[in-house]
Amino acid sequence: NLQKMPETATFNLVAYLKERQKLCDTALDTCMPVIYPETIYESMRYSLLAGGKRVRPILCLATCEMMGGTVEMAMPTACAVEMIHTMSLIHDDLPAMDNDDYRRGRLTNHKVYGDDIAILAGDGLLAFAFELVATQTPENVPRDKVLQVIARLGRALGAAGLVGGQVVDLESEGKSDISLETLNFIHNHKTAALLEACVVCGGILAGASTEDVQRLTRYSQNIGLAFQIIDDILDVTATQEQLGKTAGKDLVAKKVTYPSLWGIEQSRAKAQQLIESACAELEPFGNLAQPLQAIAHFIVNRNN
Ligand code: GRG
Repeated sequence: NLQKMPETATFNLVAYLKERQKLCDTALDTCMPVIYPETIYESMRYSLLAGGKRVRPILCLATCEMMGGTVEMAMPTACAVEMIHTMSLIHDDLPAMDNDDYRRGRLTNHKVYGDDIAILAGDGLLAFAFELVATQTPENVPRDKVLQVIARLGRALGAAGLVGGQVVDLESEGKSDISLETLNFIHNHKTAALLEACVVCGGILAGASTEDVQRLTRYSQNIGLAFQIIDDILDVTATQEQLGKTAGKDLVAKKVTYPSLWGIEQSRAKAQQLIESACAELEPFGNLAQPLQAIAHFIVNRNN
């Protein structure tokens, strides 16, 4: 009884995102019940069910459907990417990394459960993500596709992806002279790699051709970079709101970001341009591409 993807010209993104967010929240909630030892499950659930936007799982489901697959085929992978994303946030917030007290509007995992349990909650989420894809992907998806998805996810989050991006980010800390090349490396690995895996894995599960996978790759790389540029802009504008405009400007100068290199207006134009290129890649899919095109526009127009 899942709503079929709309094929008409009118597409209500807000209703679509709300419906998909609910679907993902329910799947995440039911796939990980609290059992003994309760502390670790409670800690994992605390961060997993903390109300993120669910951009990554929704991208995975939407791509699978666009390529002719079903929501059921992609749901274990969709849950897995949200678990991987959540574990990266838990570890990123630790005192040894960014040392943040708040995330998604509430105390960070280690502030509630302690550093030891927070590290283990991240590890537990990461391991469970792979178990879920391997054991819960329905039988109508060929096993070699499941294997390809597992390989892509591993690559996206290891030293060739998230972890590598985080390392260069840590090494760049406090430096005000990092190059555009380094900045691009950080974001291509920290943010774009996982977004790309979400989209491409959704396509692979539905049996997308090599050519279609290449299109999906270009779409996701463009939205990945746009996502990060907007993230940087939102950081600047939030800081300006907090501290008043002049203090905000001082802060922009201290850390190398896209707005600090290009200014806010040019950064926004660049993000807009990337979204146009992303959407153009999906033209061959006609109306079926509406959700992915709308999500791309949502990424540049969002305010959190
Ligand atoms: C993956 C093994 C492993 C370790 C983690 C800590 C680390 C290595 C990587 C850090 C990755 C990181 C924090 C990337 C930032 C990604 C980003 C843009 C987060 C914001 O995502 P949103 O806006 O957040 O989708 P919500 O809360 O809506 O989900």
